[in-house]
Amino acid sequence: DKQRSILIESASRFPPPQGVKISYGTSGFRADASILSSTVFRVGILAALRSIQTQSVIGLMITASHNQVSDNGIKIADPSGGMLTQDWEPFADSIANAANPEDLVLLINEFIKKEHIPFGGVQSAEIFLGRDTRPSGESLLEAAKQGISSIVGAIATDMGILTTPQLHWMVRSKNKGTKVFESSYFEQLSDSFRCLMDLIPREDTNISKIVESLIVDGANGVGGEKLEELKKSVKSLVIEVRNSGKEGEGILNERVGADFVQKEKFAPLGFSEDDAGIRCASLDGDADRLVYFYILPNSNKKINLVDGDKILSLFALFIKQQLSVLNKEEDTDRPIKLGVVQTAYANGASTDYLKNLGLEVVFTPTGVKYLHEKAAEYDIGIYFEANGHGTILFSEHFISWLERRTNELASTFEGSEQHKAALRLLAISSLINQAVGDALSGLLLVEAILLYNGWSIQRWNELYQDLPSRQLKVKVADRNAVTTANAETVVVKPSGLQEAINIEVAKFPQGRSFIRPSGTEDVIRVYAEASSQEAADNLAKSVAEHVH
Ligand code: 16G
Ligand code: ZN
Repeated sequence: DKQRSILIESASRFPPPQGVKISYGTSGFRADASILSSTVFRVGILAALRSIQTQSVIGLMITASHNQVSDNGIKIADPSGGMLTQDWEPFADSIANAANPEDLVLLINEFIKKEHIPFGGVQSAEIFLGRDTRPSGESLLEAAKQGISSIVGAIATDMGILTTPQLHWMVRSKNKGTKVFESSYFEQLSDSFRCLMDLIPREDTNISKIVESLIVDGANGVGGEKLEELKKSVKSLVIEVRNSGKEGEGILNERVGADFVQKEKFAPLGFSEDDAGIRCASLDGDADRLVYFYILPNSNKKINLVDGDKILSLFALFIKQQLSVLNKEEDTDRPIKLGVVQTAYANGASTDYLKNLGLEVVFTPTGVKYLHEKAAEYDIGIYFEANGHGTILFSEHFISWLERRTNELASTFEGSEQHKAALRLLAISSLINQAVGDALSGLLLVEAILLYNGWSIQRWNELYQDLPSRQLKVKVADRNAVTTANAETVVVKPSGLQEAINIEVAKFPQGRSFIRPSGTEDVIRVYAEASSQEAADNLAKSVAEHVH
């Protein structure tokens, strides 16, 4: 039939690379850009099918995040703005690796049957496309468009160069029936930020003390460019953007960006000793990760890292405080469920801190899809990876309760502390991206809370003291030989390895270590923490030796 011949014809223009098996990793496909056209083309087809299945708009983001500039990748946003549902991942894997157009069509037909996709009648599908600033983005965008248009009735809407969280936000908004322009994204962020500013107690004189400038490392990517834009509408902050991605400033992710800063614990290019002590932040290549840091004086640009765990702790503390004001002398119909989600990479000191606040802390494997899913079980679920990816989810049920409550308070106790706490929580729910971790919205919330508390970055960093830690990676023939359980804290296969790790860990006070196969690189990652840096280094090293 017609559909079949269109597919065969267009697929033959995107032959898969020879002898490479490409796999859907932690958050999509990622590889050297030169071998990705066929994958991106095929993901275009998948997105169209997903859109037909869900009768909603689907997003495709062309980015390789913090990877080097010659890499690229593709991530899929589901109707809610979250990551592609996990039951479709095996299909993504199999169509990406189909050897020829005929096999591809066969797989598609099988899948349509299996998933009962209403295919072949009068059908429509819409896919939003976004890409970061990588030079390979343009031709991969074209491949995605061709994949989409090879499904009858499917249309692609190019949203331009965006951060990953902007694209996810647009997909979510579109499917909720609200505005989707980039300007509406900036407006929502700056309006809710301003609302939080207006709710800061005026008599507080501390505020002026920390209204010093913030310096942001944009990783020479899309985030820097977008922050320059956002800056214009948040006049109360003084933000200097470096590594903003402008011509000649430097190379994407090369010794810059959140991933570099977090892993190396070292200032990015473009920063110097002159910046010592100043509040600095770093975004990753697609601006879905955020870390803060400050440079230590006379240290050769060593830094104190204020990572995702500490951002999480700042958010959790503030929200808990607002909730307790809101609930004062109130017998709400049911207690509000506030939960915190971390991974095994969370510094042990952060977990202790959060538990001491009386919060419920749960763990999932690495990867936003797992954390996000877990956080969605709460009224307010806060999740963060140590690497700076995270957000705060508000359940719809809780939001409507909060809106009702705010209205009641407005008519009975207008301007009361309770009323203000309710308004703050509402402002946070619209400031912080509900679809996925977002460095720009996260940054505005951090700044708002620091201003509210009158805190410097140093004061914030003192919430707790990180345990020294070390990360190593070990190149192996087959990373899938290692399998884990209990949120990656226990090795299941190969047998005997966990026992060997236990023996090493027992040698170190406050020792903790785990290994896991990377979802984005062909390596096994090793994490260790202990009471001193030397001990953490040694523990990581001895565990790594068991992996070889
Ligand atoms: C991806 C994940 C990130 C995770 C990282 C782990 C998303 C959007 N991103 O970047 O959350 O921390 O992979 O990488 O899920 P690894 O498996 O190589 O350690
Ligand atoms: Zn990223």
